[in-house]
Amino acid sequence: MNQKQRSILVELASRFPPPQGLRFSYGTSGFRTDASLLESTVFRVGILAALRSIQTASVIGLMITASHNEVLDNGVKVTDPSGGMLTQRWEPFADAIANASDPHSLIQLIDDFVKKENIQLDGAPSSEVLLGRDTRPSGKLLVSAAALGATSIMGTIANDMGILTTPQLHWMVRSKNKGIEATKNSYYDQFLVSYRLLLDCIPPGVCGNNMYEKLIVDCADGVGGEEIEKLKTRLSDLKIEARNTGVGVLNEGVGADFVQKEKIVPRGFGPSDFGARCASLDGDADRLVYFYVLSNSNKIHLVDGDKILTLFALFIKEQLGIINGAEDVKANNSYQTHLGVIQTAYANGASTDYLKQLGLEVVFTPTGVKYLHEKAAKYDIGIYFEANGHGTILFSETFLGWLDIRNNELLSTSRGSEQQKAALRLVATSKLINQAVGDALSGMLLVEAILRHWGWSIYRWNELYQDLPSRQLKVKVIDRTAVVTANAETVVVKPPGIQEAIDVETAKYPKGRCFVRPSGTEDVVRVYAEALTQELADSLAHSVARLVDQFLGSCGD
Ligand code: NG1
Ligand code: ZN
Repeated sequence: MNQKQRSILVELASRFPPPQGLRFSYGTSGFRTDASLLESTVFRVGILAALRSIQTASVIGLMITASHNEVLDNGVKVTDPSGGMLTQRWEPFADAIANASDPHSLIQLIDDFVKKENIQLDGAPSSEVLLGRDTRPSGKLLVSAAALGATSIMGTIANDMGILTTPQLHWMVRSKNKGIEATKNSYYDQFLVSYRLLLDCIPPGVCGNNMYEKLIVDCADGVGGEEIEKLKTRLSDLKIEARNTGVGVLNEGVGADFVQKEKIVPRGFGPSDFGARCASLDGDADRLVYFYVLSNSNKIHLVDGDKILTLFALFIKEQLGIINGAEDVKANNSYQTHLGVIQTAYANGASTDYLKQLGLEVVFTPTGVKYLHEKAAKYDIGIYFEANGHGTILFSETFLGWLDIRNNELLSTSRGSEQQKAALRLVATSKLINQAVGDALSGMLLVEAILRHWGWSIYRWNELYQDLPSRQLKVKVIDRTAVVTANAETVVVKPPGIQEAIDVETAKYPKGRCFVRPSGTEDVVRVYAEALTQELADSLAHSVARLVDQFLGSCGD
């Protein structure tokens, strides 16, 4: 790095001293903690994003959000050129610079990394970082720190896209790098045109009665509120009633995470919503769950990410079956589509059994979209979802190329046939579902289109299979990194002895399944348990939480 670059970095980095005594880690989904402690980390991640942009000669994204966490937290994560998460290869560098104690050690780390990765700093590069933030009050200050970090690398432009959903930023990065217009308008245009196309391809005879008309959406008092309002004005045949659109406290008693974990109505909902189809987004609108209110109560029935995945898988399987159905097609034009379903250990066991019974290939990864996404990209069509409602469908370029040719052939030979419509439905699905990352808004439109396609109510959808009762708990321990797991987080290998103790406990419960892992976004160890009844799942989770306490030492709360 030349002298001028070095002195710019020293000057700017000294304005953002890191907080003392804290260790930052680029966890499941970037750096996340109390917003007041994040400025120096965000500044440094801005530098990282600029370096990544130079290396890849592409636009890189930087999002300021702490998703479903409480409003006082914030976070920062980086989007790679494809619109996916930052390559895991760069995470150790992210950790190292976030924890550098002073500007000089920071510059030394950058110098070493730039050499190792062969990043051409002195060649007057032209690089660009797109910045976005959710509605958290701390976001504005943090975006400024990120912009300063990015532009501290000479030749880099920081382009502030303002308040947007996490998936919108991912989509914009992907689009910009493909040379496609990357504005909010073009984002909505693409999804709405594809949604309409799916509705136009509904098979004849499917009844479209009033039960599909209204959808009530809990927007978590986050960025989804304003976006849903925009979407509403452009949807003529789906009435959306948006609640929790931003007046209340973000994620407090509202949102997808609350609904999924507590299984009670979010704020603003109650027994009078009995019978309605409801959905819940998280604070940055990358998670989506559905639910309905049980009669005369505040309890809900959750229709989670696993059920959304199942709905998508059934729909895609049906379309592939129709396209490849006819014998003559089989002989000449069929394509052995490799369809895969990707879950984590948090997927309800009943969903996995159901998907396997359908003959689908189901694989597991550790928690975190970066792992699921990577695996899904290996298939012609890879569908991934976390039970908490984060997921999407990835279509390979090879498959889309084949589909395009097939669709054109069918258009000339059998326009309007079910086969041609099935091909068109898959084309539309690939454009409606956000290929960059899980997206609550695009996912919601696809759910709505599929329910209409079959004429299904939320009750019919939910009846596909019955969830096994489950319970999730958090345990605060002295050092969560003392827990080391293997086999997609289903087995604890450290500390020694704990897995054996968990196995003994789990064996006492009919249909019992239980695992523990350190969270990547909170300072806790998570416990997940499933069993035949809710009481048994609760009891298993609590016994294993006590084991975690015994083996790791509790923090007392
Ligand atoms: P951690 O805190 O690592 O469990 C949570 C979610 C992940 C993912 C990330 C990112 C659970 C059990 N974990 O990660 O699935 O969504 O947050 O937001 O839901
Ligand atoms: Zn989120």
